[in-house]
Amino acid sequence: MKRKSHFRTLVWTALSAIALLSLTAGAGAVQGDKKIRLLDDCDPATFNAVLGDGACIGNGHTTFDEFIGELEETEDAHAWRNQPSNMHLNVGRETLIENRGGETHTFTPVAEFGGGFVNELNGISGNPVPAPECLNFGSIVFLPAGAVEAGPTAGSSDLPVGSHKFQCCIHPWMRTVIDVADPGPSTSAPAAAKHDHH
Ligand SMILES: [Cu+2]
Repeated sequence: MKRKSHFRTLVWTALSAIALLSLTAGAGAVQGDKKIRLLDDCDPATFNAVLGDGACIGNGHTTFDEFIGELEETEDAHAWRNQPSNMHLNVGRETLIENRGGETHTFTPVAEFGGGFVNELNGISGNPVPAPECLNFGSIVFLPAGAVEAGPTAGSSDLPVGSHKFQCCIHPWMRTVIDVADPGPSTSAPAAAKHDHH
């Protein structure tokens, strides 16, 4: 009898551990990573005719002439954009950068928004002065079409509390501002909540 109950205890402990593990996993999944999508709409035939084979893949519909025309008219090619352009993250939140477009993009941290390293696009998009970070080729991370990469985690040294600017160093109007919320006095908040029960 004693042995049997011991066995039951073991089984129960194991089940509890599994339940606890899945609970923990569930809590993580609820938070998830925050996705930032880099979008464009390049038409492969016309883009590759100008920029070379492989510059644009996929099934975008904006011709190269339409792309340049829109830039000249509005200093923006709207289908080339980061989604979202603004986000607020709590400390600990992870990010995921997805290039959903047909061209290569970058998601480069900059102190201030500026131009990229393509002079022609800087000029017609109204960003004549390159952001220095975009001229530092050694540290620019290129995301080819279809690339999915882990981005910085909120609260880490790559993305500390505060406001941070990211831009594409090819298409400098593709921008995202990430604000990492200051956790502030929240570490003492549970203690304060406990006092309420006394
Ligand atoms: Cu880009």
